[in-house]
Amino acid sequence: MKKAIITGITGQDGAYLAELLLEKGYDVYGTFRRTSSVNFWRIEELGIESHPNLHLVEYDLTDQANTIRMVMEIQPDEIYNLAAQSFVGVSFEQPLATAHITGLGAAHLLEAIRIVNPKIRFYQASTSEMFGKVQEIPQKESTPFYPRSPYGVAKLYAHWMCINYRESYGIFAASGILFNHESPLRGREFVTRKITDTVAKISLGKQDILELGNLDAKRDWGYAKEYVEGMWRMLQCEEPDTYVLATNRTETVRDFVTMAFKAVGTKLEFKGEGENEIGVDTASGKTVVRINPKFYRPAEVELLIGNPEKAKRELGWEPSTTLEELCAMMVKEDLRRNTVGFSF
Ligand code: NDP
Ligand code: GDR
Repeated sequence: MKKAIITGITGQDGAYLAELLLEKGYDVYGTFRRTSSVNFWRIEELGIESHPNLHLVEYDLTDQANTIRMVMEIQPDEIYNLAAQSFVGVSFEQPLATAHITGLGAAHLLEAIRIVNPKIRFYQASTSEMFGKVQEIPQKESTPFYPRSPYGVAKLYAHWMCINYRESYGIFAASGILFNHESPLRGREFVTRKITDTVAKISLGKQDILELGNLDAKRDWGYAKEYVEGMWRMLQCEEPDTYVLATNRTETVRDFVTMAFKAVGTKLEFKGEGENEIGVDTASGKTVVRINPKFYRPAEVELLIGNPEKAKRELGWEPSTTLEELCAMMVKEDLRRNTVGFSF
């Protein structure tokens, strides 16, 4: 039975990857941080929290000694480093904490592998945020990087450390440059889930208005459950490499808002410009979307669209869920949760 450590099991991808590896017969060690109220709602939603092969391990990525001891005790075949301070907006407020967790955290794990057992395979959760300011579209593995946030910069450090440990010590360190991927398990601070949760609340009469920042930002959004399959495939290759996972379709935040309202039967019309733009329910004439500049970022990534050809060719990986299906799935789940009073 293969053993895998997943850092960040309380997050969206950690939960889906744990589900996938358990289905594949792995012994899974999922790490969580000690907080005053640890929350396992995602693995509970997936019904895997009591699986006999799932072991929950207390762990903080910023602690090198903790990292080495954990790797020594578990002796895994594979480590998936999904833990991070992953919210771009917060990284502007907490740039150093982000650097410690999101950047140095990966180096702690690579060092532990080098010290304990260089045969352990390592997956690093890299990101399209490393592309940042547009240099080329669609973005692919060879596109130059130009990160636009402390989060993007920290992830770029981790990405290059992966490549360096590959080249210096022959460690199997794969880097997955994943474009945005969403699901009903997405955190509510991220724009898609914020939208689907608020649209559900508005349609149930529990909230009046959805406040957002930049509606013009364009993202390549896929379905998280499909993306974790790509992570696993990267660690089953003969050689470690870097792969982009994306859908090759990009839409604006405004388009996603329109889609989510459509999923509850509301037709929207946008009026005005910049900070004065509003979204109006064409049936009732009510304003249901407005801009709040507090959600703007000091520097923005305007356009992401990824080319997943290499992953298709070498991993046989392809996304299949459309953005309309993904959005409808998220709205449906948020309607259910808000009806029963679910609060995550
Ligand atoms: P989440 O924010 O949902 O999950 C992040 C996880 O990291 C949580 O389990 C969190 O624990 C944990 N974590 C944070 N700080 C620490 C720490 N100091 N020590 C240990 N664990 C910590 O992220 P996602 O699941 O969406 O993303 C997974 C990874 O993929 C992240 O690294 C993210 O940056 C990256 N990524 C995500 C993309 C996406 O679109 N989702 C796209 C590209 C990359 P806690 O619950 O305690 O906060
Ligand atoms: P992103 O995701 O920054 O791409 O990072 P997020 O959903 O936070 O933002 C997407 C775009 O929407 C714009 N936006 C808003 N964003 C949020 N969160 N809240 C708002 O109210 C709002 N209004 C407009 C943002 O400005 C941005 O342009 C995600 C994370 O999962 C990262 O960890 C991951 O690496 C990347 O995706 C790929």
